[in-house]
Amino acid sequence: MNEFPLEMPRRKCSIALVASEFNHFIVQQLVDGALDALKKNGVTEQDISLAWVPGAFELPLAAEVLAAAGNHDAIIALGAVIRGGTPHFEYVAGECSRGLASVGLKYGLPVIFGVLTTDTVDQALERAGSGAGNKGFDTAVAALQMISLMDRLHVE
Ligand code: INI
Repeated sequence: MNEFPLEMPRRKCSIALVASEFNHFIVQQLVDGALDALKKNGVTEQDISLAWVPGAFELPLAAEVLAAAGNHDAIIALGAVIRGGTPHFEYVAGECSRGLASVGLKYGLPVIFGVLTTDTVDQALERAGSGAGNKGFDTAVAALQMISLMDRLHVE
């Protein structure tokens, strides 16, 4: 059996973060968590790009343009869509997740979904805390694991 366990890459990686300004006080914590994980795993500042968009709805377009440019090994999308009793939530969260997934499949590139979709601000804050309780941190680990997997699958 050929098994491909989750591993961290042993090469230099270039990572793009796309982050939404909407709910900035939460998303900044996700960005900080992602940067923390990337640095802890040997990714240097010069190999990280960070692009801000107005809201989660705009994340797929920024990811698409970055993927087309072909300079990055993975793209991490960070945002916070909070229900707050409005049907807008379904449209924004739905299009955001669909769009990001389709960019990843179109370019064969890890596009990591770090967009919180919660009912309340408190639930979002719980997922944007320090260390292991930070979804941004987790997404950066997932991005690196996917880069390693793509490398290994491509040479098979
Ligand atoms: N954008 C978010 O990132 N989170 C939200 O919770 C949100 N809500 O609730 O409306 C939101 N809306 C803005 C949207 O992403 C676009 O920026 C806007 O519609 C312009 O296209």
